Amino acid sequence: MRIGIFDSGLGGLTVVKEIANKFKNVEINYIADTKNAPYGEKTEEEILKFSKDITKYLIKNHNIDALVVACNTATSAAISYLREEFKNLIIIGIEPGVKPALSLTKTGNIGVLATNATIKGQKYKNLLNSLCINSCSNIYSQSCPGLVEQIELGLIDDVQTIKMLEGWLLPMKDKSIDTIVLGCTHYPIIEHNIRKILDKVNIIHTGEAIAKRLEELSRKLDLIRSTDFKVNIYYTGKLNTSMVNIVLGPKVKCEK
Ligand code: DGN
Repeated sequence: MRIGIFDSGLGGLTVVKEIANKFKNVEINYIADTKNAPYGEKTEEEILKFSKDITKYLIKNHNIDALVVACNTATSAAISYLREEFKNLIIIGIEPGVKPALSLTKTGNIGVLATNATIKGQKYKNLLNSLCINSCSNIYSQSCPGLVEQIELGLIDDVQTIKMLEGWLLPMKDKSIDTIVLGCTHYPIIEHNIRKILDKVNIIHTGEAIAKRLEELSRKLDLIRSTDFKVNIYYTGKLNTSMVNIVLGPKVKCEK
């Protein structure tokens, strides 16, 4: 099976990692659209254009069977249009794991960290409405401007990054938030620092759920074919390649 995956940069690699752990016979073609990063501050029209161009490229050049939009921001802006335009392609998107958070929280107070575009987007509003958030649960949605940029630069343990995280997370302590949803695929890369600030919280990210969904769909549609395991990483601007190794680990070999 050939899979196309994209994000604005390194974040989607956290999803690649989960997929690579689950499948033996896949070719993963990953596009880090670093030329247009960060998506979080772009308009929906711009994100839609980037997403369409990447999907066309992946279909034309890599003959993909399935597309994973490994970016909450692009999923929010573009997934329904992509499904409309590329009807024959399996398309899986990612959205903040509020539903699993609701079943885990004991205090009923949940913090959602995501980009500005995700939190402002209609898709996120629809998600909260569909879950009928009631008076017993409070969702605190926090956009984290600048965090994706710090991660892209590899400044994951930098003083400035920690200060930014403290600014968003320390107020959550006072709200007795016990569950944090990472609503951006970049954020699992700094999960260890979130834990240092809020040591007792549940942290939810959705990469594993995406890999599971892809497995279900590919079995149902009989797409699992013998393909040599391979991960190809492509990027449109600059990429901090040492971060690729940090995220994927030595288990996954990358080719440029
Ligand atoms: N990783 C993207 C997401 O999940 O929303 C955000 C990337 C960005 O460019 N802001």
